[in-house]
Amino acid sequence: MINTDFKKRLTALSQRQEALLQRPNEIKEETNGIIRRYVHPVLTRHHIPLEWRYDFNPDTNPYCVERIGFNATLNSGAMKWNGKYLMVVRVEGVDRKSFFAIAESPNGIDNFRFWKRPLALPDIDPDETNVYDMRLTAHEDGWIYGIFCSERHDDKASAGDLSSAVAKAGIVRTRNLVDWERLPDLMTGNQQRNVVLHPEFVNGKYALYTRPQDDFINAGNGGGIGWALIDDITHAEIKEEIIINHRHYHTIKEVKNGEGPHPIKTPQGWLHLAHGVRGCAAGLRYVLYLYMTALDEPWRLIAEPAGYFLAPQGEERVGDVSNVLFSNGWIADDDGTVYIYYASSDTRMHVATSTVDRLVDYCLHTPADGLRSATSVAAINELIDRNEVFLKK
Ligand code: M1P
Repeated sequence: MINTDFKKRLTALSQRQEALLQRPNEIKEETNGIIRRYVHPVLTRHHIPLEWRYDFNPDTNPYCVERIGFNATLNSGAMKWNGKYLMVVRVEGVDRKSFFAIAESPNGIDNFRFWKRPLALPDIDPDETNVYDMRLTAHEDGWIYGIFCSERHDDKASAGDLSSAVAKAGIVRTRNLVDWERLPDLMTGNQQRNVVLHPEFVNGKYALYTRPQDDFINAGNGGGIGWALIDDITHAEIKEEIIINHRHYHTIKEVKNGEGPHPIKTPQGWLHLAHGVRGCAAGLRYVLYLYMTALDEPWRLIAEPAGYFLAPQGEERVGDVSNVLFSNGWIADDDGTVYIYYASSDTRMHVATSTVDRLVDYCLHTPADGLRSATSVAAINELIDRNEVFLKK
């Protein structure tokens, strides 16, 4: 290929990408009044800067081919920063390694652009093989914390087993999202994923939402989303853990569940976003649900609507790991808008919007799961009865 062709190809690639980056997003038809979905994903692997992928030198890349390939942009932490909507994106390469990179948007729903370089977090342990799913918390102590899954090979696995892994919670903190300090991993007796730092001190201590699990995949005896108080975040250790959001038979979270981003503080209580997992013939199905806990006791459940409020739909259903919605980032804006960032099928990022009031209303006034078909029918009949009285007025 001669140089002019090289230049042409690069220009075409760059124009195509620019069009994608600048594409306005549009609200999809309103469905249930609780959230609004958007037509386009907010971030895909095609948003990844060309400088990360192509060697721009025609001498060393004569065919102008991609030198480093990317597979997915998924499970992203989120926060508002200097007036911009930021995601700490889990970027996964074709080599299956994940890492973090920040993408920012002026309005939270489109025009997301990656910062110049991915985050190079302090590399403290050669056995740490993969890092992913960071939850961001701007804590009242003044630091911004990121807690993520730090994964390594399970050296206790039988010889030849190169799949068994160990999940730990890695902890970093920053004041500017550029310089990151790595703290020791969370010390705990079991494996942990989906660990999230509560934004306020509770009884003078740091508080973590946890997800104890028997092994890398299975929650097993870990009954659900846990809660633990931590004396010293610079040497975080779980000494006592209680389950605050339980799994139940024949629900959307019978196999496992996990806290999403940290909860939003509202006058009526802490508003939580979580994922629930159930098994079916097609494999595991991941959906998103909400619950609320008491303001003064963030571990005490006060409301949980039955079932999910967001489940995979249309193209969201298909991807690397199909039938999955996962969220570890949302932003509650000053005007009460909530931007819920969720990944579909471990492949791409989307946004859904709502408001704090709407989500709280949904939590407080939607029937809870009675755990049986008969109670579901009773809830429908109760609504019909109330509507009949209303219609007669
Ligand atoms: O593949 C779906 C998700 O599986 C795991 O989530 P969890 O252990 O909470 O069920 C994680 O690997 C997550 O990253 C992934 O999206």
